[in-house]
Amino acid sequence: MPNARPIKIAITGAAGSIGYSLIFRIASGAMLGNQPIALHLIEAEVAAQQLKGVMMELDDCAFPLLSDCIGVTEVKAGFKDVDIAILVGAKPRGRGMERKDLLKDNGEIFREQGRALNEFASKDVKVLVVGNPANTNALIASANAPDLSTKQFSCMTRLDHNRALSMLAQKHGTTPSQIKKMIIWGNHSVTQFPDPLHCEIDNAAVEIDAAWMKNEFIPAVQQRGAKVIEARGASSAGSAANAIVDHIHDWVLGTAGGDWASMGIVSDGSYNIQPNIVFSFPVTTTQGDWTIVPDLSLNDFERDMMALSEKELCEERDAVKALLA
Ligand code: NAX
Repeated sequence: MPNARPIKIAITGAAGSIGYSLIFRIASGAMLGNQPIALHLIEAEVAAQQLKGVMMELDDCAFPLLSDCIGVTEVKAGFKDVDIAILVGAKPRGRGMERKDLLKDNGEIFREQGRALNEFASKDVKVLVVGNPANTNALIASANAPDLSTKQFSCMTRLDHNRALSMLAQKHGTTPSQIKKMIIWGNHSVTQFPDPLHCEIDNAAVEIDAAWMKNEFIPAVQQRGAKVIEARGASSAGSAANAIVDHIHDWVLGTAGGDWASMGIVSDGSYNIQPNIVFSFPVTTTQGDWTIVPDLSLNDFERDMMALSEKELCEERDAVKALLA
């Protein structure tokens, strides 16, 4: 039974590449099903004109579930009473720009957005950070929203999760829908650890070829974004939008059939990962709430891989210390 009140969804960077692949799918019902929604589209001043064009196209779709749509360049109106905030807009890494410069410039955007969400959004808002460096941007947003729970903030590793599912399916001559319990641990960066060791195909444990996993599968998932850029001349947009749809769908409507999702969330110390970094864990979700999958037995290889990504995230956190309060 759909909620009669439209669910309000804010999307930053709405006129960018991912935004353009995302908005029409959300408005069509792909994310929340037969549920009226209202869109709050937020853009930087420089893209305000493009946003007008996107909104014209949305009108031209006459989507039955889209009850309202506003386009703004400031977050006060953009985040007003929103139930879901999808933070895509960020500065791209420019030529000669170091990772630490990107961290700082984008960190400032997410500090402002965290503060604004705290002040203007629904007290139950669910926040997904997509703009890179996504994990640490999510940490910054959460740290600047003291009235919201850290559980309300997440970052996206679902694209990595879906990439890993497809690659494992191809290796085993099956389809991604037959596979459950994939995990992405850690950072949405090249240190991420795509872990197929708990996967099931048709509900049965999978025999993983260890050499293939170490030498082909893990590097291929880690490097997939760069390969897409190499081939397409632009970064992933359609698949990133699809992963956003999957992430929010599962968070709001629940993971089904005993499957897990991967979400970057503020660590609570589970699996001995340092608290106060945003680390991707396997989760199950029900009634809008996620729980880290407990009690997995991990081998030394898994622990070493997780530690590498944890170390990188601690360094990122330390580099933005000034933005965390
Ligand atoms: P684009 O450059 O095409 O679009 C970004 C849009 O954000 C632009 O229209 C820009 O005007 C807007 N923007 C910038 N600052 C803003 C602000 N403060 N408020 C509102 N809007 C703002 O980039 P796109 O390809 O859409 O990628 C967006 C972000 O997603 C990038 O940071 C990218 O690195 C990140 N990605 C994250 C992924 C993930 O899995 N977590 C995968 C895909 C993608 O690489």
